[in-house]
Amino acid sequence: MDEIKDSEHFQETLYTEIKSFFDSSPPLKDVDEINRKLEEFIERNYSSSENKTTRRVVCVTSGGTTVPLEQRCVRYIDNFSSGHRGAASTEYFLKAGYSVIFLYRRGTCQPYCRSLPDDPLLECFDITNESNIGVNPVHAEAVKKAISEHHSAVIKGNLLKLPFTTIFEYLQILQLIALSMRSLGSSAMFYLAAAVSDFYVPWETMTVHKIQSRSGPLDMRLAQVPKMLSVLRKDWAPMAFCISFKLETDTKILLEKADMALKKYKMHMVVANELLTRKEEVIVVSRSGKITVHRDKNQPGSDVESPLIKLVVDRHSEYIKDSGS
Ligand code: PAZ
Repeated sequence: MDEIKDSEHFQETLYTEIKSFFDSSPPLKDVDEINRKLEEFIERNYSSSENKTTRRVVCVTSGGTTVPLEQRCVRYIDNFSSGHRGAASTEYFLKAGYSVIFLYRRGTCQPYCRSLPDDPLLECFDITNESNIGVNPVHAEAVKKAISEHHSAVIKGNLLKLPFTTIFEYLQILQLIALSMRSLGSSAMFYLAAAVSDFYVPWETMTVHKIQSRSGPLDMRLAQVPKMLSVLRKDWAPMAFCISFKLETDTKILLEKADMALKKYKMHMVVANELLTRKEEVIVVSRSGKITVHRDKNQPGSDVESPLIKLVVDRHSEYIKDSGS
């Protein structure tokens, strides 16, 4: 009985915190445009007139959220995430026949650009004569591949890219995406690889102008970002298949934290990874047990996302079958 009361109290507090987070967030500038794009994308992928089948749609989140310290932001807290995991996973989901909503941090790694140099514009192109620019032959194959695969996904209408920078933008757009994917039922998936800030400065307590150094050392209290995973599962898109990620630097607590996330937020899978080895292996935690997924070291250019997405797609197929849609 006490346990039920505790859980009810936890839910109530969480809803209050989430409401206050959204109510006090700076409004999204392009909310109508985002909603229009989402509506169009979901419509195209839902009950297509020829075969009345619902296509599988996955929302992949990628890169890290920033935490502004000033409303007219000069300084912000950031994190390490490069967006590599999200970009690579998007490519494999598209290959597996999914349509992808790619919610990514501006300036981070993009699908199909992994094999391009760091500064593609300057390194990939050469001035061939006074008025012409051509692709540097060294990068020609990689550029051709990136362009054709990217254009094909975009032209077919299978890839929708939505950028964010701050924690406020990220959570507001995630909610819009989730509400728009509700109608897809179990064909929808959330693959939440973004590194989302745990702490933030509430907008109403944030100083408007640049913090001045003449006031001496900076004392700042950060509030906790309310955990939105449980409302995503329970209210925003209750039928969707949900995968969250757990990153730690201390291997001793990694699996315990992943197990906790699985139960507390009712995730279908939690992908546990450690900072230094995240590109080599991940551990997939689900109710049916733990599976370690490795990059194939004997295969040059291989990555851990390829076998990971295979596993995720298989589990999603089972989920769709079990939920009878
Ligand atoms: O973006 P990236 O490829 O550099 O790293 C991927 C990752 C470690 C951010 C991702 O696998 C992850 O664990 N995301 C969740 C992090 C967390 O909030 O625990």
